[in-house]
Amino acid sequence: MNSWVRILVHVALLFPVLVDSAVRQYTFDVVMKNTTRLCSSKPIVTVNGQFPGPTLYAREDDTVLVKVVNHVNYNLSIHWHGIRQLRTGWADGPAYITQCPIQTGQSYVYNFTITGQRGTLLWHAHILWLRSTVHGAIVIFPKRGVPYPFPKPDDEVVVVLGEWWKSDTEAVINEALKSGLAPNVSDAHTINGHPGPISNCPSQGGFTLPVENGKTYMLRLINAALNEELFFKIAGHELTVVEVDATYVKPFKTDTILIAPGQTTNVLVSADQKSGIYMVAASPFMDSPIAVDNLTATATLHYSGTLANTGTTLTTPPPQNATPIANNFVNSLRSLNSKKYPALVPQTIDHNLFFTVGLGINPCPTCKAGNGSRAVAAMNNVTFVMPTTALLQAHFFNISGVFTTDFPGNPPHVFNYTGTPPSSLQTTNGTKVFRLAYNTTVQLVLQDTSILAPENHPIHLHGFNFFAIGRGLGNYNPKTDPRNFNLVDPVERNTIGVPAGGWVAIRFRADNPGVWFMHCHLEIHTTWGLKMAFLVDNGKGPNQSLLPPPIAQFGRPPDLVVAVPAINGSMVSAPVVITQAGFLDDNMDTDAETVV
Ligand SMILES: [Cu+2]
Repeated sequence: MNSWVRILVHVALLFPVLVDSAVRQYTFDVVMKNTTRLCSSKPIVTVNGQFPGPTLYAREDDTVLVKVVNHVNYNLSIHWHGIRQLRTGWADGPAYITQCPIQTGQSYVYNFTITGQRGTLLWHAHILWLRSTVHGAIVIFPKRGVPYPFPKPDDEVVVVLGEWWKSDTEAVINEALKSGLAPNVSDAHTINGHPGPISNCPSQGGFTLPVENGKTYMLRLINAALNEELFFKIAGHELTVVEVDATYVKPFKTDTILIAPGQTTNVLVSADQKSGIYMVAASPFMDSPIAVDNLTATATLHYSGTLANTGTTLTTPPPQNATPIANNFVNSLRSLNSKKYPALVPQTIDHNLFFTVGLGINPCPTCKAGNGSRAVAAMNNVTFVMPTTALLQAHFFNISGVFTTDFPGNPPHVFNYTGTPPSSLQTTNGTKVFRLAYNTTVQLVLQDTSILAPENHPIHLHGFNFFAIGRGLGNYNPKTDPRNFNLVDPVERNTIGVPAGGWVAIRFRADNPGVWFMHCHLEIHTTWGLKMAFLVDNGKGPNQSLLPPPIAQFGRPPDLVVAVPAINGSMVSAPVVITQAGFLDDNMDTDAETVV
């Protein structure tokens, strides 16, 4: 080797921090773990034996390789919720949409680059109800040297909200599907895995967040619950919202956060009260006559120097049906829309779509408890039927017979969506996708229906962020409602609550080729069929095509590769960093990581 080149190589090895992006390798071992909550124990599916699972740390522009090794008796896959997955749909994770699930004893390497995103997201299992315990945080730091667009907090804490069932969650949903009726609600909510003391198990502790007077903390809130939207508040402390779904928002103060399953919210909280212990509460939001788990999960904010016999300052959670508090929070969300972080709202639209979201009733001769019928859910009256070949594989390899491209762009029957339901509540079954040409723009109105009951549906779109440009109660009016659309600074996110008996309008640009799932993030509604997919064709230009599937898809060993194809087709020359899952050094400095 030329000696100058050799010296340059040595310099590069000595100063890996000078390279802006890294390749971060994680290993997720999916294992059973016996776990005790609510004074009762059961084996649960976990990643690396942890509940919640390990936090995945990365920086904007990093390439992430996660080797998921399945040691349990369920086939499973993992979804990196909110990661754009530009051209890397093979790493998105929903089972039978972008991949076949990983079988027992097998592994799969998720390989994706984080582009144009920074903030908090979550990862979770995307099959059956396994995400009840198989979930964790994704923390994306800004590029090295790029500050937050708000005062830097003194410390940061991941706060994962969840739900806990004493029974096995697969048994809960299987029982429900057999009967045709709704499943049992959870037995408790959790904050970082713990419900806090409750009346029939007062001895169990809750999560404690130690704080120091005068310091400011950023809480990275995640709702990983299966079926419930949650309020979150801290006694005596205001919260400043700065980011949702890994996009910055115009900061605003509130005492109560509303967060739906699949959503994330970063808030700043200042330890500006007198020393003591303050209650943190997560409680359900449900403004329809539908059963929910009404227990409040509690944790505590614990000031340093607090005397041992100090009582806890309590807070009262909002009423379960506090629609005004929910609306007030949702209506306060605006994109930051700064010069550095503009809101790129599509100003013209190529596709004007209108999807109803809601429930239905279909015949089920074996459903005895349901009197021969069962609850289902649908979009535009289509109850999605899961294929046995992944849609993305069928698309890429031109396998026919797996899906059809006739998902309706409008409801097949027009009725008073939020008024008296139609005489037939039956849906049609199908594996239908809606096809979009590359880079076309979409406006999609999601309209709740009152069939069975109006209900808030948190709809999640894979592969894209969208802008929430409008929202209202009752039926969407295409003549008058667009006048009130916000096309300047609407909030940008990946999961949006369609209000009970109302609608939301979203816009996005189809700039990511592949097959992208869209579904309700209430797991019971997804199970019942409230899901569909967009198929986005390749563009004609360079870097506008879906990349080929990983080698592992062809049955070769899925070993970690050190050099991975970059988006532009060249090889990544960034250092490979083995980051211990769940470990955080404040500044993600390389001295906290093993550079190989
Ligand atoms: Cu739903």
